[in-house]
Amino acid sequence: MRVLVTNDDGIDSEGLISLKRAIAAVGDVVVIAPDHNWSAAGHTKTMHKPLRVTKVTLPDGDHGFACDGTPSDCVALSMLGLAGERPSLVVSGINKGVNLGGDITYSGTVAAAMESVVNGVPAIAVSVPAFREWRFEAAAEFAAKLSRLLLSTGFPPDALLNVNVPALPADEIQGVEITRLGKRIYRDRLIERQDPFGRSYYWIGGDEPTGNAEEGTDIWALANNRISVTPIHMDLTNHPLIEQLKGWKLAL
Ligand SMILES: [Mn+2]
Repeated sequence: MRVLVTNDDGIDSEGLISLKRAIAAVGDVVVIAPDHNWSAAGHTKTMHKPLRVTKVTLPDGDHGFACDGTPSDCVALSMLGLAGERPSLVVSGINKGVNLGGDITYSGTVAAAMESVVNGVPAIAVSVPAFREWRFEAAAEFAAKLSRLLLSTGFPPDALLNVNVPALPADEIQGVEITRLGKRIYRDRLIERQDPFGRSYYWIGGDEPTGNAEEGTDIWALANNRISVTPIHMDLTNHPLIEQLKGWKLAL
């Protein structure tokens, strides 16, 4: 079985290499990843410039492909036959920083998994919390276990699993929770500066987001040192509102 390993932190990220090493025990791995960091790039498609792909040597001596497009471009290229056979599974990560609640709409890590689902191929997105010292071992091991399960048990082609793993040694992780998306609280702040020509420019700055750690959510699982697995589908329809809107009897 062919498995595409990609990420949004870029081909040089240690998280990608840890993931690739672990997934190599599951199937025939191909690595196609962006040539630089695209964190928070969301689900994008490059349409107005060509995409360049370079064969590169990874730190473990194997070959991979670096692409100057987005994470979702990397997945699209793979689905369209770049680097041979179409993958049966896409695993994206291991991202440096959690992807919880509404983060998934910003996340390039999750967007890569979404692009896979758009192509009818199941996917896993894997992230670990930002920490002074990055820890990928437990996340890589769990991603490999989950990949093996997905490939052997069959999985809906329209679903992805968003996985967040605490930055702890495996024996300190307090289990695995199947969760729903929680509510992130963003604390963005507008930062205005002046360029050398006296014109204003802006940063969207501020503190790290917090979140509502309601039981059963991904935020709650991580707050309790547990691995969070959230099943995600691409249907963003607000189903309860359909009936309410019908009641409005809208007409032109
Ligand atoms: Mn990232």
